[in-house]
Amino acid sequence: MNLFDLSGKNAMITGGTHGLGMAIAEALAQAGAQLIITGTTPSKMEDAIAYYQSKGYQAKGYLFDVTNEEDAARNVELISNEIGNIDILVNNAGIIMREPAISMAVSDFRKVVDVDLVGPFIMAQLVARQMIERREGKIINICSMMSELGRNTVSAYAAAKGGLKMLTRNLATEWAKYNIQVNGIGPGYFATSQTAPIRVDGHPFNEFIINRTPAARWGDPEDLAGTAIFLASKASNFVNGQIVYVDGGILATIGKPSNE
Ligand code: GCO
Ligand code: CA
Repeated sequence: MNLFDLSGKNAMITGGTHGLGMAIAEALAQAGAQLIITGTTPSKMEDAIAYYQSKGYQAKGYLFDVTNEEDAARNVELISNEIGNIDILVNNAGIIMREPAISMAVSDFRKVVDVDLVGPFIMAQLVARQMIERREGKIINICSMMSELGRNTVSAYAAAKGGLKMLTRNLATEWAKYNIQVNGIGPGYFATSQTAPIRVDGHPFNEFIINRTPAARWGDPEDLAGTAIFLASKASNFVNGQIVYVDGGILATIGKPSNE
């Protein structure tokens, strides 16, 4: 018996066209899952599906915005007809806007909360309706260091990701009895396009993060693979409402002075 085998499972990864979503999708595919990738940009979707297929994974793309509940419902219905049940949902799609709270436009704050918090709610609700009937399912919400900690300029993102952590616990509370495990992954600082602007060599933030991280490096998207497979597989069937932080130790420590 392989506790981590995902063969025969359909895994939907929102925003799975690049970055952490792509790395998670790849991990699930390597464990045997068929991929359902959502995104909003046709050219990125084409490239992503071509990439997955070149690696020999089964992958199909669906273009819709997770914040639009009507579109999301139509697509989930379409996916049920074209592919079948969604066994695993990874709520990965997210955005960040870096702007001091004092000057942030309310419309921008709303937009971040809409994509990073309301979108996962919409998708979880749609997919859980089928999972409840089958008495089986896995939902993985991609949280953040900002689910626990604040930082200058990311008020909306921190509010949304803190909210996503609590949404994870609440959905776990409501749905665990249907054999649906709702958990989260909290990535630390990873080398992706999202962090590219703050990761440049010589940028004070780059040095700050390496100094702040006990593992003394940025995360590689592949560092998420094991946790993603664990939370998507029957290995985690009695794990409910947990956020697993994959952060090189950031949350374990108060940090150290820059001369140590
Ligand atoms: C930032 C970063 C973070 C990371 C990540 C941390 O501006 O501080 O972009 O928000 O992307 O989510 O876990
Ligand atoms: Ca790599």
